[in-house]
Amino acid sequence: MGRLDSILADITTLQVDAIVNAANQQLKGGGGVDGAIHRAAGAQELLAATAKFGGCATGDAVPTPGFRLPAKWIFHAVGPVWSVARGGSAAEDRADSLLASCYRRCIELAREHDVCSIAFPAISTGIYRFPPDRAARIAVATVNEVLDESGVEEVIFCAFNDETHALYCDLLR
Ligand code: AR6
Repeated sequence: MGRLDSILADITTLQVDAIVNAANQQLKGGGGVDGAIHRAAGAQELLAATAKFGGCATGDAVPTPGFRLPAKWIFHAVGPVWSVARGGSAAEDRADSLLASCYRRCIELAREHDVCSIAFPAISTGIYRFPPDRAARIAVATVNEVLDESGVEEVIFCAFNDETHALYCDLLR
């Protein structure tokens, strides 16, 4: 039975087997947590590693080594852009399921790579503008659904601001 926790931290500093990146479809780096991960891991090596995939679909994730990070792996997940979901409830449902898919895929990658501990940022809630409360509920519910069969012992929801941290703490209580 895996444990779920939330912390307020820079995800690049965490001593876990894998950290998750909130990437884009091109996998060529960017701002937010993606920029921080590229700087800390070593942008040149990381860009060479992600180039092999030629991109990643929204809702999917791909693995690379962690290079200079304490984490052994980086799982690059591509979350949905919320503005696309402003087309009504069907579009919102689609964004919800794409976000859930990011978490599910990362737990699958964790199982495939014998990852015992994994940390997630709040995917899509920065530059991609997904509502943080809605995203936190999806993150916690999806991980809870798939964790048991995965072999993952520890999941950390890594918040980078107080609001997000409070949302996770409420959901995990
Ligand atoms: N550690 C943990 N969380 C962080 C860190 C950090 N060092 N830095 C930011 N966050 P965002 P998105 C939080 O914008 O919305 C990039 O350009 C941040 O506060 O990083 O999925 C990519 O290349 C927020 O809660 O990712 C894509 O183009 C969360 O991480 C696009 O942004 C996600 O914010 C992806 O946008």
